[in-house]
Amino acid sequence: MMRRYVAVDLGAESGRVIVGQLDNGLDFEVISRFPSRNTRIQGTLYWDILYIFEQIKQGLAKALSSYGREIVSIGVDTWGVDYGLIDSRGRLMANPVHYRDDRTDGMMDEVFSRISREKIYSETGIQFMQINTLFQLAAEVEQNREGLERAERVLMIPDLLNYWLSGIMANEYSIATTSQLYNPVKRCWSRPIFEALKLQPSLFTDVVMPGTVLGPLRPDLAREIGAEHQILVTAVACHDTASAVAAVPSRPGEESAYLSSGTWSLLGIESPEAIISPRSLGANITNEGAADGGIRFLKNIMGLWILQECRRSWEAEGAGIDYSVLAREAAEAKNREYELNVNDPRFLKPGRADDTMPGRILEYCAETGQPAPQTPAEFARGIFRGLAAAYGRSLEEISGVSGRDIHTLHIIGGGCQNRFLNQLTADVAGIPVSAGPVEATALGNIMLQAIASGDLKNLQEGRDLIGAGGDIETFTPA
Ligand code: LFR
Repeated sequence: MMRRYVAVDLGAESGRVIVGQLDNGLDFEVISRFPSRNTRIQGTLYWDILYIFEQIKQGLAKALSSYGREIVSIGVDTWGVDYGLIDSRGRLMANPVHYRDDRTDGMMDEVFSRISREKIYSETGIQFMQINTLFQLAAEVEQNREGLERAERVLMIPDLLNYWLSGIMANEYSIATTSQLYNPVKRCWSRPIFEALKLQPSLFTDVVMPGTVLGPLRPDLAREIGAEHQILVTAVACHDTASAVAAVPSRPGEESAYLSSGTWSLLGIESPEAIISPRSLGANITNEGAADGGIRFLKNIMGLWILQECRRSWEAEGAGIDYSVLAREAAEAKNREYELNVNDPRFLKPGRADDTMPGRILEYCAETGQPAPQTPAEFARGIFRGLAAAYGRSLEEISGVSGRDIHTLHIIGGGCQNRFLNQLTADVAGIPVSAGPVEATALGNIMLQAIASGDLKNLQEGRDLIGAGGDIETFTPA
């Protein structure tokens, strides 16, 4: 009997349920796709987590009706930093708040008044961004103290979904590290940070490593979706970026970097140990947990989010926008000068009717004396140029701080379908770009389940299968 794995991969823009198996390589099929819905209520931006869970149930039910007993396990990976609070009776206390909500405005300074930037970085090795769980919890301390006092547990989004699937509460390593509350050297939650925020350490469980089988599906859920056999819930590399990096088709000993390209651009290298130094702090490079228990030493770059938000605004005005057409037209666009600083904080928050993303770009061009883009393709071109420039700079910083040579860049994830941006990146970085696989995150998720169930020896075996799969294209610098 074929053994198949269900991978639930949730990005900030969309989610998918995928079934994968080891059959002539690492093979998979997309069962369903859905938007990662969020909604603003009384000024707060929430994830619609109940809708998302319903989509997971429907996807799993569909996978079961196609493959029945061949489905052996399910694994969930999601975006980082967000969480739900759980009360003493095991119930979710409120809808999780979106990391782009305004509640973290000013929270970095608030936290730095209690514990220094240097101390936080030496404890966690995590890049400073106001979206981090640390600053979200600091906002709760200020704005929701009673709620936080009643909370028994903090479950990061994939931990929460795993809990709803299995009934087991556990904080998984790769997603735990995104919080900026975890010490990747001592390999435990950071006492000094919990003390500075006056947070109870018991809010988090001991960390479980990627590939840990949590247990079978809850019996009531199994009945509801018509599962007549045991399906195991596996904590994979629960942070989407960690799953994506697991599926980078690199060869052993290769001197390469990866760029996981989607809503965010995550560019970095793999390292067995955290690299925490004044130089890594200066360059604001992060140390997040990897699928093999090591470290992803990377930079978090604003990514295609800016374009996604432009598209949302153009579509609200009635224009239909297709990303692949846009990428092609951007290559030919007339305005060739403007280049966006994609990491400018003004681009972090969602656009609003009276403050759209294209509007912010025009403002930026006016301030920096650059010619204003006119068409969507021109807007896109400046975003792509800005991204490629950020990738080039980040590669230099990462190589400089880690002392590693980097001879190839693997671009993985949805963004690697943008051939114009791939070529631009190769040109700016001066090294070949290898593009693919597109569904790296789901593949990494499946690999961890296959390893946990003994069907795959290790990550390298999975990477070799992906590399041999033939969906990889190379772009050489001009
Ligand atoms: C990518 C990602 C990044 C994280 C950002 C926010 O999907 O997980 O790694 O920094 O989303 O959670």
